[in-house]
Amino acid sequence: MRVDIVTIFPEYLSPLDLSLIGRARSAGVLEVAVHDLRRWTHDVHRTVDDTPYGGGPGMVMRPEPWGEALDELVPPDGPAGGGSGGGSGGDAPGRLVVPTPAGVPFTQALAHELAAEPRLIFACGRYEGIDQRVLDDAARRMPVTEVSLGDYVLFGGEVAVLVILEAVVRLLPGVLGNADSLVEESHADGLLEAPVYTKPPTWRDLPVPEILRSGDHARIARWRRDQALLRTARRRPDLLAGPAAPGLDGRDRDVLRDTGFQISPLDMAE
Ligand code: JD8
Repeated sequence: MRVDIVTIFPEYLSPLDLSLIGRARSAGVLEVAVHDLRRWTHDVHRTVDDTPYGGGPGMVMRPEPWGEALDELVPPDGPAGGGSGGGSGGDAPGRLVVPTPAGVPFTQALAHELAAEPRLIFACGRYEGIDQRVLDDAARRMPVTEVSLGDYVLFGGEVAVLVILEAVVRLLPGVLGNADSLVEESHADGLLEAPVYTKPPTWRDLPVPEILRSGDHARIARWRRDQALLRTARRRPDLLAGPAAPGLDGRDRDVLRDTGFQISPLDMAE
């Protein structure tokens, strides 16, 4: 996968040199290029913002530097210099991803969608955001996804890109040691994860649940499912309702009913 990131704070993305993402880059699974938006300004002050039309607080990011940046990264007339398109993804058709509080919620499902793309271009906004015409113009030649991490307000898009890339890159083949762990994790089956434990068997007078040391894998699996159900019912009841709800079997419903959790008839698996 090829990833291009455009920002006025390139140093904000230096964590992408570290740990598993850093290793994925050295292994060639992932190619990341971080670009300073000011490279595409031409005035002595390298200006990237201006006052908002219609008035209001703050400043808005100017369209011109963004337009030139995206033209260079995704040339309107197709791969630069007639590239094969099969190159290192540098000139593969890409998807523009724009973090914004006004975006669609970022989810594990969207992470899987993005992980299937050969190329992602991230536009990191600052100030009050990016002039909307930059996205409208880009949408003329590539898919554009405006995405939000959640209902709280950040200073800009950079940390959102770090979060999104971590969720996406760990889904790429060859990044996670044993891909199995992708199967059992949170949200993989629509439930929150059960609590986890390791040695010592007792710590500060707190014992590890006996069942986990029983070796009875069937009873351990059931215990973990029950814990996941209870945790999900307490912390994320929204995950148990509606179309994306995990298929609950009879035993699941008994566990939830015993906690007083109302299972709506709709959620009853066939
Ligand atoms: C991009 C500029 C700041 C936002 C005025 C504060 C995502 N879940 C999220 N919360 N906030 C963001 C986010 C915030 C951003 C930018 C993403 C670019 N800002 C602006 C509008 C209100 N300031 C985000 N993903």
